[in-house]
Amino acid sequence: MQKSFICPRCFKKIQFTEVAYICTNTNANVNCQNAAERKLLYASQTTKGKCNHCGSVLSMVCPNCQYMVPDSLRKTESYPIAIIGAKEAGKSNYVAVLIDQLKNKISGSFGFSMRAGDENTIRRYGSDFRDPLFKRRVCLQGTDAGAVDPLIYIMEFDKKKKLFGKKEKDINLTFFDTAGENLDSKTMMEEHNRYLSYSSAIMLLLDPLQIMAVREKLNGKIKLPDIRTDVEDIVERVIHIVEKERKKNKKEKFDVNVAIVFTKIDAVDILLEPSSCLKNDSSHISKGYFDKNDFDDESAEMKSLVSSWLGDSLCNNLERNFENVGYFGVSALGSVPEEGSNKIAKFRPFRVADPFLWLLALDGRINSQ
Ligand SMILES: Nc1nc2c(ncn2[C@@H]2O[C@H](COP(=O)(O)OP(=O)(O)O)[C@@H](O)[C@H]2O)c(=O)[nH]1
Ligand SMILES: [Mg+2]
Ligand SMILES: [Zn+2]
Ligand SMILES: [Zn+2]
Repeated sequence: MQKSFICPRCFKKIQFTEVAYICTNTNANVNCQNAAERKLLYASQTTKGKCNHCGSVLSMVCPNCQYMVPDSLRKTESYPIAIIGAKEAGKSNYVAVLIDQLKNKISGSFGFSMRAGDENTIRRYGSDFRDPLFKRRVCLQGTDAGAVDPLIYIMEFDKKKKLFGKKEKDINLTFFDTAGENLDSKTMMEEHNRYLSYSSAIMLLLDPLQIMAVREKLNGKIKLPDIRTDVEDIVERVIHIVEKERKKNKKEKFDVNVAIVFTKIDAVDILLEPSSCLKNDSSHISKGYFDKNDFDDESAEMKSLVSSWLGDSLCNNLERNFENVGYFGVSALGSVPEEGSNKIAKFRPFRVADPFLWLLALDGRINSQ
């Protein structure tokens, strides 16, 4: 049992002794006043977690923002992952495919199971992610302005299989697919600094199609998205926020691992060498462990592409500030969606889970060789 949790909506640290409760019994025959008013009840006002008006079992809510706290947060250790990026960087499509792969492909070969931590997650994943992308094969559209509740999953490791790493505890994964604008202005980002400060790991999604050198090379060959926030500015802002919220270790670095994830790699395919490892999927899933050689190749290749597009300063800046930085090139869709209809003609995601598996491996949660 956990003693406290970070609220997945307002990012405040809450002790379980201070949570509030609400009655959700909306049965008209009972006509519970507590439920009708969504009255906040505190532990002292309830008996054995039951409503003092109608007697039904109460639901835990965050005393600060009234987010309905899933029971899973009390039972298992949390592992919040900040998936951040500018608007249109590809976050929503990425999260949708990552969750699908974790549930359907990776869990089997890595010996864990994954299930939704609350009703909200089941509903929202189904309607906003799975149905459009996997049933109708249309690319997800930016509908995420404003606050969205996180998707919460419980990863249960199979204790009998010796495939996992040193830590065998089940974990609560919390994915925040935040409003796209967050990284486009400094003020918006600062509202989210608590979220970055509490995250166990950071995945920073960057769109290579926002890099000038890439745009020049691809001009006239594919349809380029509108110019958004500069990739280097985004990295600067992330470092700036982490600086405010976290202390450096003895080596003068922040002890949060950062995966730098370049999305939409399918769109820059013609800029890759024919032998590039970024043209194919990684071997982690087929091997059932995190393959360090595969990672080294991918990270080195992505880093050298970044250097050729932007010079060395971006990687230097990251590596000066963070102990562990990994570079990844992924594609959630595998091809550029058709203009207008947004249909995905050739749906072939690749390397989507690599950054996530790298973070778990670094943390000793899955085996690596
Ligand atoms: N070629 C290609 N385009 C993508 C991919 N993922 C996203 N996109 C494009 O980028 C746009 C923004 O993606 P989205 O996931 O909504 O970005 P978000 O604003 O960061 O959530 C989409 O409408 C697609 O046109 C991908 O894997 N490949
Ligand atoms: Mg989005
Ligand atoms: Zn809250
Ligand atoms: Zn009641």
